[in-house]
Amino acid sequence: MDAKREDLLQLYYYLKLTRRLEDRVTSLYHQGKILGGAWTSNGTEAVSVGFGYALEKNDIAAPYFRDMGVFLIRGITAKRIMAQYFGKKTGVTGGKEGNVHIGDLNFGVIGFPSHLADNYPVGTGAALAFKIRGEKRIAVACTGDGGTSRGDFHEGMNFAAVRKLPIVFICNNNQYAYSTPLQLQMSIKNIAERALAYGMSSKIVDGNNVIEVYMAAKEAYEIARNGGGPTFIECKTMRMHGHSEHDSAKYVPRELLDEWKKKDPILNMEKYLLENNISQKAELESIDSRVKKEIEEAEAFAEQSPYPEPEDGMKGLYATPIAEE
Ligand SMILES: Cc1ncc(C[n+]2csc(CCOP(=O)(O)OP(=O)(O)O)c2C)c(N)n1
Repeated sequence: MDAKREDLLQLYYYLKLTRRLEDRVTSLYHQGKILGGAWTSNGTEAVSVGFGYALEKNDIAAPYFRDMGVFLIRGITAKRIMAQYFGKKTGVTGGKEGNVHIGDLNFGVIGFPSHLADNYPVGTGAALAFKIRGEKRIAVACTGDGGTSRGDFHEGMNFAAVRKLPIVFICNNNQYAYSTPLQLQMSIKNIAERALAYGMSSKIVDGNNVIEVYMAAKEAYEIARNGGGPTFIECKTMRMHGHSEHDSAKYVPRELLDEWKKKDPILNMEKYLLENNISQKAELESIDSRVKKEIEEAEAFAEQSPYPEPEDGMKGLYATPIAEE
């Protein structure tokens, strides 16, 4: 299975869009312009872009807070996301929530529950519904390495494996859960070994290689879609910023960051596209210019948008049923 040139360029575009959007959010956070904190996926963008891009239109994603690529790919625009950070009425939650606990079922994205790994059983529930209804749709859920040490992880994985549900579980193994390094939260070498305990297939991929993540996700989605049950995909990567922008991450050894910096997912992809003659510098630059413009427009939109009215706080608290197609 090979990725088409058009798909490779789209993967590159989304990597850039994710990076530039979150970099801008980081600057705005330090200028005190956005409300709340700023959690970014810096250095790990290939994970969310890879598994997000492999989805089909009717599939469902249960992303976590480092999955900006998924939000963008599914159609939650940079404008709405930027307005979310500004706490504006035009943001994804209409100004109710600070930052990344977002989702929009109109785009097949389940709102992220704050409790880590809870989106595993939530995604599993969606997959159960697809199976009961006989629909050829799949769900994908993602969590960090720390999330896999929680009981909710166990419940979601076990139930999905027992019922052979159409779901794929992604783990963004970025080496740290806040300040806790991997070796202090588990005594196994690869998180993928956890899947074995549930009788579930697993795969380990280079989480800084977007094509590898995309291909592995696509293959696992097809297995799930065709009744083959769930797969767990461990994406090995590195969180290059602090847990959030308030955290200087002094506890991460400098040498570790230097080592991973050389494996940056965007540089990786640029190198691949150029060395294999899939694209040229001018084309990549024009994609980047398009991304820069999109981010500038998103920021202007967010700044100009109104704040919500106090009474808006009482609206949208309960789910509104979505019309059956
Ligand atoms: C059940 C629960 N405990 C604690 C938190 C607070 N918290 C938010 S993110 C985080 C670290 C998560 O680490 P990991 O799962 O490895 O994801 P990463 O942040 O590294 O992407 C913690 C402790 C939470 N959201 N939910």
